[in-house]
Order: sequence, then C-alpha cells, then structure tokens
Amino acid sequence: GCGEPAYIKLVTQLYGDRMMIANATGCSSIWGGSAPTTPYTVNHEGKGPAWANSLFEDNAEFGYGMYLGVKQIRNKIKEDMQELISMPEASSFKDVFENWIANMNNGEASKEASKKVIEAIETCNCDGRAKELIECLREKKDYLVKKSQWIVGGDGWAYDIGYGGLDHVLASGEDINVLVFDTEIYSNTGGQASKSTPVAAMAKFAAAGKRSKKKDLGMMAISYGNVYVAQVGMGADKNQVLKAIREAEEYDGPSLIIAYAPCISHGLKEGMGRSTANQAQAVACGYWHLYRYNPVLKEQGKNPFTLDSKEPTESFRDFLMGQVRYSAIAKQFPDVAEELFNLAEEYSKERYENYKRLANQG
Ligand SMILES: Cc1ncc(C[n+]2csc(CCOP(=O)(O)OP(=O)(O)O)c2C)c(N)n1
Repeated sequence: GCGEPAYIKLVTQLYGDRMMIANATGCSSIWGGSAPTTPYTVNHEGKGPAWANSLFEDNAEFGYGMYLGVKQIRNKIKEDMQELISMPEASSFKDVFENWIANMNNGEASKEASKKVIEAIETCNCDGRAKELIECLREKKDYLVKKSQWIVGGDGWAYDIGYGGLDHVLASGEDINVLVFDTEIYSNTGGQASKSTPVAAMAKFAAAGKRSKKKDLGMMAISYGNVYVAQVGMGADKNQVLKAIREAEEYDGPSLIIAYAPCISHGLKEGMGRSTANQAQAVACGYWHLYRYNPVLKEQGKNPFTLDSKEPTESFRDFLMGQVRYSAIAKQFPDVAEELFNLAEEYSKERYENYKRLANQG
C-alpha cells in the first residue's frame, strides 16, 4: 500500500529506456535499490533506467551533476559533428548529422536521429582527422539519445534537508525533472516531522501534534516563473498524473512534481490496502490539491496555472479521523485537538482559495 512506487513506475514506463535517476536516501532508495534486488528493469532492447544514490542531503546537486556531465558530452558530440560536416571527406554524413543536431534535445526524435548516426558511423572508413572524430562519436554513442534526467526523493529530503540544493537546481533553468514522494514525514527513519507535515499531525518530534503550517513547496517553486510545477495524487486522478509527468518531461527547463504518497506511518484505519482510495479521499475533502503550473502556457499568453481539483465535497474531519496520526491527538490531547484540527482545515482551505485565485487569473 505504500504510495511511493506507483509514481516512479509510471515515469519508467514512459521514459525508462533513456532515463537517469538520482535518488535521495529514504524509502525510495531502499525499495529502489537494496542489493541484491532492484525493482528497475530493462525493456526488450535491454535498455532501462540508470540509477544511483549519493546522499540524503545532496541529491538535487548529485542529479544536477549527472545532467551537466551528459550535457557536456552531448555538446562535444555536436561540435564533432559540426567539424565533420565541414570536411569534404565526410560530406555523405551531412544530412544524418544535421538531422541529429536539429533533434538532439527532443527525446523521441533523438532516438530515430541517433539510430541513423549509429548506422552511418559504423560503416564509415575515413582517414586522418575525420577518422579521429568518427572514433570519438563511436565512443560516445550511448549519449546520442537525449537523456531524461530525474531527481527523486521524499519530503524530508526535498522540503527540509536537501531544500537548499533543490532550490539551487530549480533556479538553474536547466532541463531536469524532480519528483517528490510526499509522505508528509521522514518515513524511512520511523516517521519524524518534516516541513511537509501538516499542522495537527502527530509525528516524531511533534508528538503532541505539529504546531506549524505545512510548507507550500510548489508555490515556492512557482515563484520563479520558469519552473514547471505540479501537485498530483495517483489514486485521485491518474490521468492528471500522466499529464503532469509528460508535461514536466517535455518542458525544456526545471520541473517539480509533488506526489501525495500515503505511508504505513499514517495509520490508515481502513488499512494500507485502501491507500489508493485514501488519495482520492484526500482530494475530495480538500486535504490535498491537484494542479499544474506550466510556464509554456505563459509564453503563449495563457494562464500557466491549471487547478485540477474540484471544489471539496467530502468531510475534512472524517478524513483526519480515519488516520491514527490525527485521531491519536483527539485521544491524547483533547484540550488542543479541536483547535489543531480546525487550523488544519483552515490552512487547507486557504491553500485551495489561493490556487483558485491563480486559476481564475487567466
Ligand atoms: C545527513 C543525513 N541525515 C540523516 C540520514 C538518515 N536518513 C536516511 S533516510 C532519512 C529520511 C528520509 O525521509 P524522506 O526524505 O521524507 O523520504 P521517505 O523515507 O519518506 O521516502 C534519514 C533521516 C542520512 N542518511 N543522512
């Protein structure tokens, strides 16, 4: 019932054959890469995601480094091709190389263009400088297809410990994609409160209920104007998740997807077998909000903000009471419980109103 893996499974189904993942330490690095097993796999061509985990605190920078390394190599490929294009002895490759250069930053188109380059360089028997350059291209052929760079981790990483790095990478303007599994706690180490934990929720270091508001990470990223941002919930609207992943990947700049993920530490009274339904309830009661902010729309003179959540219809309080992290507050701290639950509802409403205002600005 863990809410995290469904998101990355979908991303790998879309882009796994050309994907690189930097994974922050956390549950996702445990279910994602505990030797001797791995849930990641390859397709019929033997291509699958390249995955690595550095540290809990530097994952955004780590993924950014992967991206910059690949960018540098691919720019060198482009320069080598440009030099070859200018050589009379390599003139027969002109079209193939020009086609690759024109499509090098388009994921799908670069696949076709790269196939043609590989065929061409396999058959080439030039001499001198041209031969040298062709050799360089052969060595780098794994980099011909455009990579899809993903940086993934939990809210403890993204909202708290790794936030400085995440902010730096989002501010870079580079073509990277960040996926945050938002369990609203540090799940892997037993459920400590993070800046994503909402007010009233019981967590370690917030044993009497968290007293401060959940940070709105998405709005902070939106403030840059050129960052694609989405909040999603698989069990609430899987089509919206798919749209967000596609738009984020296609956007030629930084993207941030914040994904609601129920966790065993939430203490769902219905049981973890109902965690998908729990995501739908979270949206229906206005606890979690679905939206997409796409800077491309702004360039087209349209409103970049799309609110995908409908007006809440279900009981917010019932949603809280269905989870031990909230209901335990009512039992153990009855003097403050009412006030905290009211605050939680008020803050969620405020967030929804704010998103509505942005959506109606068009
Ligand atoms: C600098 C540092 N501090 C603490 C830890 C221990 N640690 C490993 S994973 C983790 C929690 C991860 O929480 P989160 O980022 O929310 O991911 P989740 O487990 O919820 O998916 C912590 C504290 C660490 N690895 N490195």
